[in-house]
Amino acid sequence: MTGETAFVGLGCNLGDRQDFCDRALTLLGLLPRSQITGVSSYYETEPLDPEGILGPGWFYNAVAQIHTNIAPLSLLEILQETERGLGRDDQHRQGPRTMDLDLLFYGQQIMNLPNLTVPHPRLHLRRFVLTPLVELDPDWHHPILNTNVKELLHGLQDSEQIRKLDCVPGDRYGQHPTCNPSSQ
Ligand code: A4P
Ligand code: MG
Repeated sequence: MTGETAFVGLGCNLGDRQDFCDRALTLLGLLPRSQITGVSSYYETEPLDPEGILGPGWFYNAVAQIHTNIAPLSLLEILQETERGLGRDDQHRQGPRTMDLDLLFYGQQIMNLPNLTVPHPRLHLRRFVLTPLVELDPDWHHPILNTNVKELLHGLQDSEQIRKLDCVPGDRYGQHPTCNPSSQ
């Protein structure tokens, strides 16, 4: 089968966070020449915000694994279009956001373009990215750091708080309407 495995990070800290994540997954499921092959749990995460610009709201974060035949730059464009479709404020992109979609990995490709860096340059520092990645594929290899995501997570020395949520990802109006935080 041709194509690549891509991992897309979802992040929302504004509005109905579960609903925005569910809607983002629905839209990712409609990507042409692509198929979602895995979705992590949702995690509620403390904002990592050294510059104090993201607002007080905790994030919902998750990662989707996608098998895709869309080229990386086109995929980035579609992700940005999807963010806009979900109400991301282009005037204040760095502030609180209804949806941030980051291309974390695109197969084992390494890219350093003006508007696209892959693997995402900060993913290895972030518990809110590594935890859902490990849930999906602990052995996934980081082509620059030359180790897997499980080892990267174990090596983290931060104190970022993150809680796995009970809700079923993508189950917007389904049988599990509530979403109760539970300690990991
Ligand atoms: N860009 C380059 N490479 C990529 C890539 N691999 N994926 C460029 C996506 N975009 C990429 O992104 C800024 C620019 O990055 C874009 O123009 C794109 O061409 P943006 O989405 O407009 O803004 P941003 O997301 O605020 O910036 P950035 O630098 O991606 O922020 P981060 O590093 O993603 O951090 N804390 C918690 N708990 N949970 C979060 O989700 N997110 C952030 C955002 C900070 N703290 C957080 C969370
Ligand atoms: Mg982003």
